[in-house]
Amino acid sequence: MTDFNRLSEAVISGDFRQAEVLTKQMVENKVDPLQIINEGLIAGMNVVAVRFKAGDMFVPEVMMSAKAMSTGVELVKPLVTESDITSAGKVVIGTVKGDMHDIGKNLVTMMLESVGFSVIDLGVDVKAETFIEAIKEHHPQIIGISALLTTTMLNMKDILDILKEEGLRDKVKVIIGGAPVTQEFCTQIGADGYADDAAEAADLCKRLVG
Ligand code: B12
Repeated sequence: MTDFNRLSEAVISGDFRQAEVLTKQMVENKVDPLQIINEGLIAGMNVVAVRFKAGDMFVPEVMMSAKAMSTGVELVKPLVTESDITSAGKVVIGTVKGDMHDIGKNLVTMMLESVGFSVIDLGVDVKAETFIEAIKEHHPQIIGISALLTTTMLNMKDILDILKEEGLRDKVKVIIGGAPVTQEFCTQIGADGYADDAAEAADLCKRLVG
């Protein structure tokens, strides 16, 4: 079993102490931080996703897996965001109203910071009005909205509508993502971009501000 497999197993079994020990070891051994995330932590979470869907894992167990994943990500984060590049732009990000999922959003935040964006993270269950207030306060070039539920992804449209009402739609680019979100949905609601994963999200933001 490779170290990546062991780390994945720690995430799958929700053993956050083991995830911490293994991640620390890999960091000390100078393993590429992005590989730790992708081949260890996310690989584990992908298995969790399949088992949850199949009814082989339940919410409390998935929460333990999420905790193990976050424990690892927190340890690796400083290494990925260490770059002292001047700000590439400002992004306000949040998970849409009604939705508590934040693992993907946090990864996108981390990746954006690592390529030099300053990111204001509004957290989860973010109301459209809160996005509007944040735009007025921080003047970002981009807002990023995450949704993991087919029900809550519909709330993304509300944010676009309110942006129009407030006369802010042409002041800010809107990007969306999360497992149920597609390019088709993005086009349908009139958002400016969609990305499938955190690395693509960073490329997308660079394109939008470039
Ligand atoms: C972990 C998890 C949970 C955890 C969340 C912990 C946390 N802190 O986030 C807990 C246990 C709390 C949870 C709760 C629930 N969950 Co849940 N959960 C998951 C699970 C297994 C994994 C999600 C995840 O973190 N994936 C890993 C990350 C890395 O991937 P990601 O989020 O997709 O993000 C990537 C991309 O999408 C993209 N991205 C993400 N956001 C953004 C934003 C932008 C701007 C961009 C550009 C890109 C981008 O980049 C990310 C990184 O690569 C999914 C299964 C799945 N297939 O997604 C179900 C899933 C999303 N959950 C589901 C459900 C039903 C629920 C509950 C309703 C369960 C319940 N009965 O209580 C509640 C809802 C609570 C709420 N109101 O939000 C369903 C949704 C079904 C549907 N059709 O809507 C899923 C699909 C499982 C299933 N198949 O049934 N869940």
